[in-house]
Amino acid sequence: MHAKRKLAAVIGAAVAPLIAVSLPSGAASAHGYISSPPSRQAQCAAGTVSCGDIKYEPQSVEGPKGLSSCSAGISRFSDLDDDSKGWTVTNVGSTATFTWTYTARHATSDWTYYVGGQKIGSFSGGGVQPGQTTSHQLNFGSLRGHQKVLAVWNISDTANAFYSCVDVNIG
Ligand SMILES: [Cu+2]
Repeated sequence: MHAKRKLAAVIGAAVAPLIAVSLPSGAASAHGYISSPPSRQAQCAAGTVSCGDIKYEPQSVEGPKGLSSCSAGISRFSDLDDDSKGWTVTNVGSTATFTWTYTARHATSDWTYYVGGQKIGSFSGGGVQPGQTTSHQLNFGSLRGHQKVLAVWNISDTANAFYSCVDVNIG
């Protein structure tokens, strides 16, 4: 009895450090998305629009850098690519503040914004961890009307980026 307990304690002590060491890579399951104006995945999470898996993890639209789709090509998040789902379109002026919310604050290369494949703004992250949220002032220039903004959060210490689409009506 005593010997058995002692053995269990020894095994426990040996395994604990391994678990502690493997935890940081597990943090890759949590990341970020645009919370304001409400992005497509934020609307899924809020139940504004009915969606599949993305409603449980709006922060998880992660893929290689350089993609141009709202879902990062992840098939179980394909709701995000569907322009006909009845997304709430936010009215904005020729400038607007976009805010990222994080569940894991990854060191950042930059946040870059596109409309129709054209880059409309890019903001350096300096290769460091952002704060709890990050806000950017976007300037839409001469763009008007209903536009789909693709926001990309490029991570500096991995090959990946996070993607978030926001529907706006520029007045
Ligand atoms: Cu992450």
